[in-house]
Amino acid sequence: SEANPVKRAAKKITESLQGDGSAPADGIPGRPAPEPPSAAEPTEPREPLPAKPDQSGPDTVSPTGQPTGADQARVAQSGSYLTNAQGTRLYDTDHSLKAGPRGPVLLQDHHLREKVMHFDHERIPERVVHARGAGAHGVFQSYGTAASVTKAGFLAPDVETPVFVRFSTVVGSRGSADTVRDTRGFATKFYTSEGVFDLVGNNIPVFFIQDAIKFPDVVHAAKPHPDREIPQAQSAHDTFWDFVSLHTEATHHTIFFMGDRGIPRSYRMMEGFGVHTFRLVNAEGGTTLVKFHWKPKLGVHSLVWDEAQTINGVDPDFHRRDLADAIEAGAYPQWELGIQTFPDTPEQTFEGIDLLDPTNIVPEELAPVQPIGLMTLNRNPSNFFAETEQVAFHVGHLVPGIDITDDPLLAGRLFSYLDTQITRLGGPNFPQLPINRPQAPVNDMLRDGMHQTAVHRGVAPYRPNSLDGGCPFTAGADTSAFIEAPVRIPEASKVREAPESFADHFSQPRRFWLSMSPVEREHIIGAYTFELGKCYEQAIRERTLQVLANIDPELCAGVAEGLGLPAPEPTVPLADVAPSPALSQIGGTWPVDGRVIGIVVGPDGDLDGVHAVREAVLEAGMVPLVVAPTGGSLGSGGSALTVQRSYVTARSIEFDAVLLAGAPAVGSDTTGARDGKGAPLGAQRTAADPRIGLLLTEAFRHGKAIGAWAGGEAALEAAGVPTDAPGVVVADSGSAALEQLRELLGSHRVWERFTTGS
Ligand code: HDE
Repeated sequence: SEANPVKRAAKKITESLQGDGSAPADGIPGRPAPEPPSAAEPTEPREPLPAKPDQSGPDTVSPTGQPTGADQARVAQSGSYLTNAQGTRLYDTDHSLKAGPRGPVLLQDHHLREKVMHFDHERIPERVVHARGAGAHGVFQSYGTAASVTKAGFLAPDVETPVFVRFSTVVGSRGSADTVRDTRGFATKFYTSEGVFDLVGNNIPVFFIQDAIKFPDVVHAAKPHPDREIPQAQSAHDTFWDFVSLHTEATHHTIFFMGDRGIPRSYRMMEGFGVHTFRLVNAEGGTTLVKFHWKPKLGVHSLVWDEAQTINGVDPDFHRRDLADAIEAGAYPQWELGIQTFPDTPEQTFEGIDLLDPTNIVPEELAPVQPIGLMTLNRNPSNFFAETEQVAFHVGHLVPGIDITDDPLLAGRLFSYLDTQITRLGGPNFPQLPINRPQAPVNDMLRDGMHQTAVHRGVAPYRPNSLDGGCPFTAGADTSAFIEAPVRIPEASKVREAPESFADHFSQPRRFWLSMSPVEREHIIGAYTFELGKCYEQAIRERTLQVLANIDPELCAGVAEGLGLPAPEPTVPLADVAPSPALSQIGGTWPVDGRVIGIVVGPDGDLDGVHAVREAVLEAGMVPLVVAPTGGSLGSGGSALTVQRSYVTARSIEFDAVLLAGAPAVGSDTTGARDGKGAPLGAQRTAADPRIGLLLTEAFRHGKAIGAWAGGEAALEAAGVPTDAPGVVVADSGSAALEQLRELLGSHRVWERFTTGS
């Protein structure tokens, strides 16, 4: 055989490519023959996929995200033969080309170079804000109730429009944890028949700043400190509080996310807001000012801070997982889209509230939210990068019937969202990416540029032309977007200043505070105390206390006490504002769809009862998770029960409520801790396993409903959880306990357990 190793390798390759170029049946010389293909694997090369028509809609896959049937061909790596990017077949992708098996790697290895080059460039820059997100596909069904105020085709009666939604945190990097205290993004792309409309909103109805020129400032202050790049995805640090205590127009947004909305229980349980005032235009040219609201069918619910912090370690993907699991399970999350409407008067104010100031809300009690359609998210993305990462939202993606106002924050966003895609997606052709393609015919005269994938025909991408028959023609004003409502601009001089009406920074935050229930107020005080407690600079704490004094003395005193500082007097008169009860999250009852019930079973637990409870939980549209001392299954034969969480993997934060089916295992300390004499604590058997004790005390402290039957109350007693406390149920059977738990879950938590009560 050939002595020269390079020649030997080349010979192998030549030998391997025989006849029609297909791999030889007996494999590569010197290697074992390949295994015969299993029935499930393709044995014949498939036809290449047909070319995708330019600007067609986003790809579709089955509701579970798994391609099926004919769609199987969409699984990129299921074709019969591996090729390189040029379609040339490869016989080996596991070994570099070397001069002998132990010799140096050869530069002439074309496949190695291409494979590693592509890998080297797999990442694109993360979003400068909102880097961490999760997306889902769905459909928007219009009620038609907005048809009198807008000519937007997708808001006409009974029109269904595909949508893609991306939820996000704002401050953290792409790999940061989900349940940090932060505002959440809620961005929706409507693929309407008249072009794409993006509603790029947040879960908080107001913003930090009134003018886009301050955006780099607020973001630089909130991001990690530039010297050490810490802390990640947190507002609890000096630069953030330095900025917001000096820049008091941020006060309203800040108190919102110090409130429970800063730590949502789930993306499925968040409201969404367009924040700015928009202008709708109807078929007659009449205009109406509006604010957009998304109302979740499941209600607005939050974590408690202690729970949120634990989740960040135990399951940093908590929100991402929750959304994907719910959709996978068929518990499709739904939101109603609603509008508050205001007459389009020259002043653009409503009841004295400046509608162009994005730090203001208009209380729902003054302008009710009128439902105009229903959104259902029913399909998970099939490729995170292609869809969730590459989706590009833009507040300027508007359709006929929806127009902007002169909100100065909105004006800056109109520039920023296009501009940022140039860096993030590498050029101006990002609308051609599948997830961004409109589902309306595109006939633009935009040409060339980085990553151009369209092969435009014709010779005259200009107007007027005669060479391409004068095409394309412009549409009439009745079917076009960007028809500016002829709003009168009062005579003015160029200035760099804000209007006088933007100067009140405290009365709206005061309204928010006064609208909260006692337990929500306690959470807000706790949040400010925590965040300021993490600051190093005394001056920043003191300055923030002054801001709080201008909102409310009780708030200021509570935080001052926690910080061990004196509470200052207000420097402005406290505004006499009426509360807006719609801002409170507590007090109603909501559906329990998708709630997670942990069912803890010991070795001698009531297995039949657990079977029945599992069924009942599923029937109620909730998710049962069976927790047992070890993995595997409980019982045997047809009645065996699969264990989903062992005592090692179960943690209370995963459950909305806990059921104890009999006494859990007698346990021992499993932390590896030792007693004073060096003996392992694990040797001392305790009345109930300490991990279950922790699970129960956490669930109790976090206000979660707990039920027990068949002796399960022994574990409660061992954990020091009073069986007569509110929301703790001891029943005769599993189904009786579940019935009561379900009732309790309707109000999300057992609020009476929190210190102030409510
Ligand atoms: Fe954004 N914002 N923003 N923002 N924003 C971005 O666009 C910006 C603002 C919001 O899931 C960026 O594509 C400026 C308000 C969401 O892809 C960037 C200003 C609201 C998302 C940008 C604001 C938002 C973004 C970063 C002040 C709520 C995530 C990547 C004038 C109404 C969208 C990108 C997604 C993302 C700029 C203020 C919501 C840099 C300059 C107010 C939900 O363009």
